Amino acid sequence: MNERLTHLLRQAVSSLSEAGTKDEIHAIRVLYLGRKGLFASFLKDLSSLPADGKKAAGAAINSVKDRIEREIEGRLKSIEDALKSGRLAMERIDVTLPGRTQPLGRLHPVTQVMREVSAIFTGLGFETAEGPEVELDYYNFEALNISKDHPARDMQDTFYVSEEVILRTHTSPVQIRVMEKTPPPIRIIAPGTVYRRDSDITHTPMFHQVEGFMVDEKVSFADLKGVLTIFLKALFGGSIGVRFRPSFFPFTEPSAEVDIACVICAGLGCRVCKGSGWIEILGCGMIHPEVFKAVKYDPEKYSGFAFGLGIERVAMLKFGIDDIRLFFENDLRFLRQF
Ligand code: 2NM
Repeated sequence: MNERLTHLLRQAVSSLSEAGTKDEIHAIRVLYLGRKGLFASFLKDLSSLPADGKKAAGAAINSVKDRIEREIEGRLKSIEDALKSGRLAMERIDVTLPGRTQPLGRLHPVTQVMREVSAIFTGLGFETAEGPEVELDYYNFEALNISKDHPARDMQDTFYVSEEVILRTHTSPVQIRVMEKTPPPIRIIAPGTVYRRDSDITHTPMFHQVEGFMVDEKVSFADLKGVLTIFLKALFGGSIGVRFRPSFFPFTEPSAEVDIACVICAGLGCRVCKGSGWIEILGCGMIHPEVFKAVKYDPEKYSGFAFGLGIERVAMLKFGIDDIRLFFENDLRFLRQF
């Protein structure tokens, strides 16, 4: 009996040491300790023993049973430990690895210049206004004294939605809308997107403008010159040369165009300024009495100046860019430079 028990123990320990999974160990437990297992047959044999031998044999069987039970528990624990350390190794985090950097965006150069221009006028007491990009013919042309046969109304320049509805060709309609509902004194700038049927290295069908105006009693051309000179010196530097030339717009009288000394060649003459030493930068003038009549301002009581400039053009000069189309290609190699 004892020999058989010892043999059984050795067998159990040996097969346990070969078992690699919990399932295999479970099978071993069933084989030895199960209800129909090998120990059960030992216990059956017990009944045929004489009474005095029963006690000792029972104790021996139980001791081996306990031993196998402990071996099984020990083996299960070591498999559990191996699984756990495997999981921990898999989940290991190397805290010394460098972090993943989030690519950092920046403002589009057109947005940068638009904000810079707006900030200068805000500092001079101007407020900002916005209006629709899909605009009525009335606000874009009619109220601005642009007659039905004016060249700017040509199909060449304007995107038509219908007879009366267009894409705005400038932000002046915003100013008309503001004047309609706000009495003087008033100082407004209107930054925004505008549309014209034009496309080459200095024109895109969509571009950006900042226009502005100021109306009060006794606003003069000297105010216009003062404000716009201060603006251009804030934008291009205090030593930039500025000159006013007579010009024509239907919505201003008198009208002028403003040049700055060429930022590329400092006035010596180059390709950008076409050898003249000067670069046209904005249009301006004293608001036409017909415009005042359209918004029900009394032209006998009030006067005002207005101006407009293209943002892409300013950005090209400030950053030395020679093709306007680069702004709208969304090439990060270009955009990252500003
Ligand atoms: C320009 C040039 C001259 C202008 C006029 C007005 C308004 F609505 F007040 F009449 N807004 N902007 C104006 C005047 C715009 O852009 C080259």
